[in-house]
Amino acid sequence: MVLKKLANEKDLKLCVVMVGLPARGKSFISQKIVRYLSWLSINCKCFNVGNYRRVLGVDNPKYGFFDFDNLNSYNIREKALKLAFEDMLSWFDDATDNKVAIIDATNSTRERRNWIIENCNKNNVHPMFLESWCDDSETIMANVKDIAITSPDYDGMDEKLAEDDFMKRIENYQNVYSTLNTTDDKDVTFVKLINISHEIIINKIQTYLQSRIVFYVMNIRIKPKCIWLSRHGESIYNVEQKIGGDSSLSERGLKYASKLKSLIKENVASNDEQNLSVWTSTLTRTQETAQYLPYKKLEWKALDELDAGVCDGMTYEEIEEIYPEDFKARDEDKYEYRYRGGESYRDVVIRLEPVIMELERQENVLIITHQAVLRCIYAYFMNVPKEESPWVSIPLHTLIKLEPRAYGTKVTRIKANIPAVSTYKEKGTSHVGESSSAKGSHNLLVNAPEINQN
Ligand SMILES: *[C@@H]1O[C@H](CO)[C@@H](O)[C@H](O)[C@H]1NC(C)=O
Ligand SMILES: *[C@@H]1O[C@H](CO)[C@@H](O)[C@H](O)[C@H]1NC(C)=O
Ligand SMILES: *[C@@H]1O[C@H](CO)[C@@H](O)[C@H](O)[C@H]1NC(C)=O
Ligand SMILES: CC(=O)N[C@H]1CO[C@H](CO)[C@@H](O)[C@@H]1O
Repeated sequence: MVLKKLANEKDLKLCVVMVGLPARGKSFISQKIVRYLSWLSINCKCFNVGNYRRVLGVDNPKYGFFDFDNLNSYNIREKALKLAFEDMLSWFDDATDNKVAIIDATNSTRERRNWIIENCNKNNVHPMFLESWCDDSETIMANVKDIAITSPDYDGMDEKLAEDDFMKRIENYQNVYSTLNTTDDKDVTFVKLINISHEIIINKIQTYLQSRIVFYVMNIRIKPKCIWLSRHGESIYNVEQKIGGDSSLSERGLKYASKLKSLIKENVASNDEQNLSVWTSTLTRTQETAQYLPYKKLEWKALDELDAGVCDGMTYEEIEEIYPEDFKARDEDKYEYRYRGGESYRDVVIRLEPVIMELERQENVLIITHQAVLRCIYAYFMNVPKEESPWVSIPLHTLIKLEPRAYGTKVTRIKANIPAVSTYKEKGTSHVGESSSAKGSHNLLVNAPEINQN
């Protein structure tokens, strides 16, 4: 079991140090790792050295600032790294659960890396370098354009001028950059991504946690993609307000199933449509929902609904009456509560991990599954804290479109306009029905862009 194994790994404060020239997707990769580990309940925090440089008062530097012969600016950048490093150490001291820190910076020289290794060793932190090496000009230019628009460094500057300046900044780094290699860095723990996932070199990976991170980054793709989420159509159990089971769709649920095809067609880009694949659970109601879709289909046991154990087939009212303590305990900590003989949300997250890994590799996927499972998948893409994730609103007969972008995920909710019961249960009641306080009205989540060059 993942978490048990991690807990046994004593003394595992891990510092992931990003390496690579500007515009190689380092911040993008860092943020994904933070999101992934947080989703697995592993405390992780990113320390962006560029932000510390801005705190030191340098917030709109021109490329000359990044000239390595400019001693004055070099000192400022050195100071920014030290501040980030100190903050990281005190964050590790804050709680024993704080396990993984990411230093997001452009540590392009061996000398810099040695400083980090030395200081990690002094403080009982394992350093692991994660280099993004890329000479694919298309990827680089896409990143440069993105940075010129979104970086606080170029606030208010003409886009073209910002791009030019940024290209010159990259040149300054290029002059001193030395990439990691398995001869000179043979004793260093590192992962080197070449053209993102085209080729991957790993060296001296020692712990389980390190290898999880390596496995994750190996699966990252940067091509634009679309993930579609839908619950099954309204089921007979939904109408009877029962949870679990394996019932068929209601008449209205079947209507949704036949409308789903046109709902997708209207909203999918035509060249994405050819390659759309549909993933369902093994339960009847998701397969009936997918029955009219003319796409490749895949069944996953891991997408089956959260197992309600002895409560399977009951209504919430019956559960409150027969198992009052369980009913209360679940409301109090819905993420951790495990049904007798069944599962918790945490259990579902763990069994979904291979699904997430495969989603990272795929381009266009429609997932038709169940309320609790969709909440967990949604939480991963939208960075919803785990305490909130079991309360996210995922109504029936609504198609959700997720578009992961460099700095966040765009979400669109498309209603089918076919009535259905609400299966949303608020805290402290056994009645179902959605009120305005239901969580999940995030429409567009965009993380503040963070630019890492200091
Ligand atoms: C990276 O990708 C570019 C563009 O596809 C290609 O020209 C280059 O040779 C690749 N580099 C390596 C080391 O594979
Ligand atoms: C490794 O890096 C060093 C220093 O940059 C360089 O001198 C050496 O040739 C490199 N080795 C390989 C195998 O690329
Ligand atoms: C669809 O997938 C096939 C094989 O996986 C690939 O050759 C083709 O280019 C893809 N089409 C589009 C539009 O992405
Ligand atoms: C040579 C180089 O780029 N070194 C940098 C490594 O990272 C720290 C923190 O970002 C900078 O201060 C160094 O200048």
